[in-house]
Amino acid sequence: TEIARGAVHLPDWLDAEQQRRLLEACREWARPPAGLRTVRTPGGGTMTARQVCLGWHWYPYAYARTVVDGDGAPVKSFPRWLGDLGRNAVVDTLGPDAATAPYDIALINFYDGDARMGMHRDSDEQTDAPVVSLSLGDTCLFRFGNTESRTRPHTDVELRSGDLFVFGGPSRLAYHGVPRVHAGTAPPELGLTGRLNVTLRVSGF
Ligand code: MD5
Ligand code: FE
Repeated sequence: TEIARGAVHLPDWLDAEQQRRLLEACREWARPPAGLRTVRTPGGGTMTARQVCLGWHWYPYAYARTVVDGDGAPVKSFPRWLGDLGRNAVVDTLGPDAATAPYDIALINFYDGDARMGMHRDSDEQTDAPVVSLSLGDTCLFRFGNTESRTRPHTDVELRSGDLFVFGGPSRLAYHGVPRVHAGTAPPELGLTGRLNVTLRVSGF
């Protein structure tokens, strides 16, 4: 479903086995060094979703090669299979002509029952390549806004375990957020409490 120009939601893109394998990989990446961390914003806020990065380390509001706002370790490498998954995601949503430079950043957000993400834009990358988003675990309410401001109009979409969402073209710089996570809605066989989101990006660095 095209939610807006360039913003395509493809439910159930990952089957149960692919979800299980991606979750297992995320659990490995979450381990130290350069593992899961709590992100603090310059204004003194704390993000409620905890995060781990691959390829490049994101911190508010730039990228680095080490965990400058955590244990200082070199960021974990971005595996080739994850780049292939990103490429396939773009082809399946936007078509073969939308293919981009290779994906080289993954930001993985772990949401527990109370975690949220406020309305924001992702503008720290230096390309307009689409952002690929993969959801695992609990269903969330995802809010897709507009490119002008954090306020209305917006479109609310439920994202479920296995769903793919690609944000390209004019949607790449739209405001968006996760106003809530529906605790206890994950597929029981996945064995995940909470929600996990993997985004793949092209740095342009
Ligand atoms: C999430 N993550 O569900 C979301 C999915 C983040 C973040 O927002 O920054 O880690 S990615 C949603 C996204 C990315 C780029 C553009 C747009 C949405 N958009 O135009 O709506 O944890
Ligand atoms: Fe974002």
